[in-house]
Amino acid sequence: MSDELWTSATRHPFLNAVRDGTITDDAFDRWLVQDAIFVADLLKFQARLLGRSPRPAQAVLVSGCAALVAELDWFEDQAARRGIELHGKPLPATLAYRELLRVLDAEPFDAAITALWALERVYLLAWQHAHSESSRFREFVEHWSTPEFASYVDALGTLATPEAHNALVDEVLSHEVDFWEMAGA
Ligand code: MP5
Repeated sequence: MSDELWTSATRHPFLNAVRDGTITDDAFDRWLVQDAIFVADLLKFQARLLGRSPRPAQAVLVSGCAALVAELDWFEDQAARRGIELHGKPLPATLAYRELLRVLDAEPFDAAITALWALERVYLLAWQHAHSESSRFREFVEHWSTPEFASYVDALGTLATPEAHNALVDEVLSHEVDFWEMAGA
């Protein structure tokens, strides 16, 4: 697991630009549309993972699925407020991430839950990094910085075994970097 990749995925220029308010609305909206597609893909992946999860993991995965359903509503609200259409086409980074989620279906549960933990932890750390009292994107920053979300990431952490899946965690982190890059802040 590479510290450098954790840093690139959680302190990307996209996040600095969100924090500093220098990001263009076009770039932010480009990310928003793609993230809504990713979250829809993630919900399907997580539901499949729930189907093969051992008893001790079921509660946390159910709570995560419910949160993703609520999050899709939240994306719709945000898009309506910003006057954008959410049903865009997936760009290459989104399609590549979708493919990783598909590949994870064939991996043992331990590997798949570790990947899920990594991709959620990135969002927690990334949006904490983007925090600023004056940001016009504060609502987004706060969405992924709540104590509830941090507890969810901790709960996934008790099921994850990153030291046994270094290459996979790095793969997730690379997809996260590509995802920020796609917005082209
Ligand atoms: C998440 C996300 C976190 N929304 N988008 C990407 C590219 N990676 C991770 O997922 P969630 O479930 O929205 O917290």
